[in-house]
Amino acid sequence: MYMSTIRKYFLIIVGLLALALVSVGAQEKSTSEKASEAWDATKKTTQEVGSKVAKGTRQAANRIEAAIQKPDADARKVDVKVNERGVQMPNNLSAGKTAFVVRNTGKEAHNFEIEGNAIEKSFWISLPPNETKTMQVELKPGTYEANCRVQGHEGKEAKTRLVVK
Ligand SMILES: [Cu+2]
Repeated sequence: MYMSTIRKYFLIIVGLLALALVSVGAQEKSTSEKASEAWDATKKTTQEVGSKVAKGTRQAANRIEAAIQKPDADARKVDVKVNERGVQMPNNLSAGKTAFVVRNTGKEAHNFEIEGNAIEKSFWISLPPNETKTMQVELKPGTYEANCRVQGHEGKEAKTRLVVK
């Protein structure tokens, strides 16, 4: 009688220990699953941030190289005016190396951005009134859009559609 009671308690204790071990195991598993989910989320965020940085760097590079001192001798010069009415320039051009000679004829600072056909270029610093800056672009056939790019001017000033053939 006495021995069987001990055996009974022993079995109960062993059973409880086994249950405890199983539950610890389950907890450990769920913790590691959470950790791997967190890691996946971190990786995703890092990739997103990485691509944003890469895009920002690309745009910055375009802007830095946009203003040049002197266009190549074989570049065709195209006069562009920027002012409060928007960008005034030809709507049709033939393909080729082009130097946009951009003059601000307005009363406040303006910029010039040409976008389309894998090109996105603008001046790093906007042009004050009466200033001229030159931007050289290799124009390929396609449709482009030229605008001012100064914050608050978009929508107020006219955009220009440029078709290159
Ligand atoms: Cu403007």
